[in-house]
Amino acid sequence: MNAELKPDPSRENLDAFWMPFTANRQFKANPRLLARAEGMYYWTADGRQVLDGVAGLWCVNAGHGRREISAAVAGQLDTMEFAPTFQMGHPIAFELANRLASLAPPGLDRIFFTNSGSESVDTALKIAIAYHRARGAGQRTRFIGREKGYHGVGFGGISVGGMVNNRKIYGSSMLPGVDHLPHTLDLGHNAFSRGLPHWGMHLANDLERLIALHDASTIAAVIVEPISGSAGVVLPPVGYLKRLREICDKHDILLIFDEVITGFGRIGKAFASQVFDVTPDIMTTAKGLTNGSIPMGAVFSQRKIYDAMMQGPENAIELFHGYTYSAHPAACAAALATLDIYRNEGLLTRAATLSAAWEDAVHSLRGLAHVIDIRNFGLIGAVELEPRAGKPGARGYDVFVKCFERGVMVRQTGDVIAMSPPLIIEPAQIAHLVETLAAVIRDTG
Ligand code: PXG
Repeated sequence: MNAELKPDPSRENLDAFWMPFTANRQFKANPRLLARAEGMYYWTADGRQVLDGVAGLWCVNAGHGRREISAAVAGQLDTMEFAPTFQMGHPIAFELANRLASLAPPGLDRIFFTNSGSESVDTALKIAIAYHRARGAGQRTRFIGREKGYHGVGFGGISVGGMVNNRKIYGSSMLPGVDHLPHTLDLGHNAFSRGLPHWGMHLANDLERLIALHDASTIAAVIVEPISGSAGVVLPPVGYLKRLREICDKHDILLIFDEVITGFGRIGKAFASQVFDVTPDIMTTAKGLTNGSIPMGAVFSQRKIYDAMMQGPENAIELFHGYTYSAHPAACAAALATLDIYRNEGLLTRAATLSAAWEDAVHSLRGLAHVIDIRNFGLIGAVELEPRAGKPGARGYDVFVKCFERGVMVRQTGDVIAMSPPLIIEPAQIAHLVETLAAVIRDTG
């Protein structure tokens, strides 16, 4: 079956790779191997074409095989494959930071580079603590996250995140002093909402309760995803994010938006904060920044944060933090080429153009057996299936695998099927994606 792959991945050849977030034994017994990609499609190792319904893993926003990006990366590797950014610099790192600052929500024009979403989150948390300390509020060290939140896999990210598996396994090793807001997923009130749910804004008021409990003077920042992806797509109720912003302002608490999946056009503008008209103090990004081609993340901070840190002796390192590969030249080249594509093809706003048709398509699944909720916003869609009795996730997994066998790649989290296609998707491909999913749901008990 996998004859085109070299070396031939026989069962034992699959053993050495300890796969991330994967049921390794189940996968290796029945592997799904991707070998090539172009435009909206992957091809499997045995030559089958698969429509990419998830932009790889929410990152290939401009579609696959973009030669502009590979050429820019190849050119950069030939010119200078690496240059340090500790006490040294290279021009395209500054060029990229300036380009990003010009795309950013108002004031978020100081950019720190990382290699992933997880690193972006841990960087943002460290910036928040260091900022408060620099302004004489060193006792502000607590963070408020949210149930069901996903902020990557670093110890900071899993601490502010609200994934039960992380809390079960690593709970005693997490950052101290973190509390959580309630999540906003409520099928009783909001099932089958189109776009943002209208019920639930009041859940933001729980922040006042946590502030009363811990005292504002101990809290550094609140961190939330404007739209949660990994938890199975959880949308903010209308007015919810604005309310969080008001409460943070009132108590001098920083608001961090984790835009790792919502950034770079996923919901119709460059960033979710621009769509929702709520500006955070810090914004974390990764994924779509380089169209998934080279690992890179970026943390955007308000200028007031950067300025507050620029003190002490001139020779002092103001933020004691950084990665060998912060602003790696190949990643910078990839990001610049990606931003050119987004601009030249209008991709950062294309989700807004497609979202009404996308919403209709996704909601056409309503009424199929086992479908208990459908959620959508921008070019994000999720279908929640009723779990099989005593077997949570089994139905979702079966649907995911059957979709793949029928030539469509979706993403499964428990019994939620999530979709977040490349922003270049055409209406006929939306129809194919959703019709395949419908057929599979019909055929899955
Ligand atoms: N924050 C958010 C909001 C994310 O969605 C991360 C941080 C971590 O990024 P890295 O680059 O360290 O993985 C993420 C990652 C899914 C899925 O299908 C989502 C992510 C990763 C893998 C799968 O829901 N998001």
